[in-house]
Amino acid sequence: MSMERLSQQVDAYVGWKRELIREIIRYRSWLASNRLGSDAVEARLERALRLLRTDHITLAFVGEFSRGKSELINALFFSQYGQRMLPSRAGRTTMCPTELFFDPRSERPYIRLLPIETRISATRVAQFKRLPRHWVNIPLDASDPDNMAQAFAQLAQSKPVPVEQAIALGFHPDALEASGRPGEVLVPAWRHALVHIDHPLLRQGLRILDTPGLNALGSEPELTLSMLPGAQAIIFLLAADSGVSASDLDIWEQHIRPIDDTPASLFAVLNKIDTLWDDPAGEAFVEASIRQVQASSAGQLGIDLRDILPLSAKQALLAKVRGDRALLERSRLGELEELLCERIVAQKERLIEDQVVNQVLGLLNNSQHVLQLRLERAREQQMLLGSRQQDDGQLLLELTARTRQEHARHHKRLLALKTQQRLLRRQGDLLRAASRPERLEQHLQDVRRNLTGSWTTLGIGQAILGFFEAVDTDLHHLQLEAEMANKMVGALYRRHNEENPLHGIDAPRFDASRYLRELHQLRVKADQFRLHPKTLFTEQRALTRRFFATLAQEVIGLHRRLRQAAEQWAGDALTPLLQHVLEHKQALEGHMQQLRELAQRTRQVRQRGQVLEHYLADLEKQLAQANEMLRVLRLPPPIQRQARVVSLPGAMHL
Ligand SMILES: Nc1nc2c(ncn2[C@@H]2O[C@H](COP(=O)(O)OP(=O)(O)O)[C@@H](O)[C@H]2O)c(=O)[nH]1
Ligand SMILES: [Mg+2]
Repeated sequence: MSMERLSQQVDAYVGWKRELIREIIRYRSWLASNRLGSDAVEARLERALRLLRTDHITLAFVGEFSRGKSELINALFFSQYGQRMLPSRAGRTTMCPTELFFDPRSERPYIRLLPIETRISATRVAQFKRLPRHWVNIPLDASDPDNMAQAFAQLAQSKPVPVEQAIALGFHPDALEASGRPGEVLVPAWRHALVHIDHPLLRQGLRILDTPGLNALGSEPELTLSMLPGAQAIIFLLAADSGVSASDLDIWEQHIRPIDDTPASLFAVLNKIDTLWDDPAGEAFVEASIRQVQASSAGQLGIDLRDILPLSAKQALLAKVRGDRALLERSRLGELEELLCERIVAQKERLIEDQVVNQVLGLLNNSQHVLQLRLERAREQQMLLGSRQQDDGQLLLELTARTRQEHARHHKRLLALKTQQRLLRRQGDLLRAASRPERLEQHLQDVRRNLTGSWTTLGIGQAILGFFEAVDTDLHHLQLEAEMANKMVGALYRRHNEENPLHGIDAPRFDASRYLRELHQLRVKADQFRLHPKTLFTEQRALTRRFFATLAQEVIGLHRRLRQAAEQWAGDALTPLLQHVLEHKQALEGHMQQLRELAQRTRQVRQRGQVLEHYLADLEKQLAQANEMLRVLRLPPPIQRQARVVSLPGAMHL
């Protein structure tokens, strides 16, 4: 027994992606053989392929320590080893953020550990990931679970250091555990762990992030500022025997709730329901108490009752190891597995549909239409040949003249579009200017200068506020430029759609508001950090510095993505229109060539008919291929396919 359903779903999802990749590659060579390709189309297909190939799903487990996060991961992913892998015993639990994934570059499984001392440097974990020499590497032997479990015990390792050093490492004095020797305290030995193991789900691109409790969340800004917001789903762990405690609520308010604008799915698990089992008052009473904790927790967190899943990770692991179906049922792990499938995979599917499938479908529809036109013309020609054999010389002349006229029209249109594209490029330059990295660098320098000058609460607060306001003003300015550009593009598409009512194309819009929202969220987090009573201790300078270094990196990253998106948009906005016109023009050229050949090659009607027939057959074959590609691309993604079986067909799929 394993996570069969999630596994099936992920398999189906990966299979679907593979299918999409195959069709896109097929389409690419089809375009080439029909001489319909162009650089712009090629670039878009390349981007779609890259997106499909690098797509990951990250699932983060968050909550106060000892809620059973590691045990839940064990139950979900490690039961096949017959024992727990991630350390999960009272007092001996994972102390550092741990990422589990499949690393295709390494044959042997491994655990890589980043020493806690690396926190002193300004280098972030994300950067250390590219510097293997800083990590302690422990190779794993998958055939020896005992040995593996022993290696995993490292994740729970702590070590004694002088109090001052612990504080310099970003730990809060109140939260430090005495080592037994005066002046010394225990801190986690590792800052971060990377675990590469071969598990079917991880192989498919699933990544798991296990986090320790509040202490680590508070002392590693990267977790809250970048790792958690980057996850597709966050599972918040509570324990049924304690409900929502003050520190649970603290984590929720500080680290999780502010992420709610990202597309991440967020739900809570009420773990350890087995502590409520076997009550002398009977089964109904047990059920009622579980429901009661569930309801009060939902109320406290302000989330839907259905988004809290009661279960027992420990009993689920036990049940899976023993093959005890009844116990597994009672542990209610299956409900979480279902939810994971539906929410996470479905959400990824929607993303791929939006960013890949619809784009490629648009291109393909266009190409198909062009070929259709070629076919119609060839048929028309054939008909004329058949009916009026006498004066086909005259006919050919007529046809050629007509085609030439149309070609000239498309040529003009193409020239006009190219001029418009140049104009748009100028608008794109304005967009680029509004998001120049130098501007951001200036703001960063200002905030750094202000920060070093003032270490009072007020001074820090003002420096940070000023920084966010400056960046915010820049982005608003950029939004205005984007609106101008959108208007321009919109007008061009409107004109095209009026001229080609049967082949309307939606104008691609550039939307900067997403980035403004992201910036706003970072600001909320900065406010929380800055206003939190514990963080502005003078001893906490190291942490404060690290927090703002991380924050700055996030803003820089956001800025870079925004810049790339603006550039990409400005370069691409007219591509569908250009493709439409260019393909028509190319088609007409091909057609004229045919007509010329027809006139030259032979004066004999019969032979001419054969040449045409051959051409027609080829066109039909090419069209059939396009139809097949369209059919495959239009297939709904696996989860929607399943949903369709039960629910009535709602909105038509494209
Ligand atoms: N009774 C009970 N104990 C559990 C359950 N899940 C975890 N625990 C215990 O809770 C403690 C903390 O678990 P752990 O996974 O290390 O928590 P983490 O700090 O959130 O990762 C350990 O002693 C586990 O055995 C459960 O479902 N029921
Ligand atoms: Mg843990």
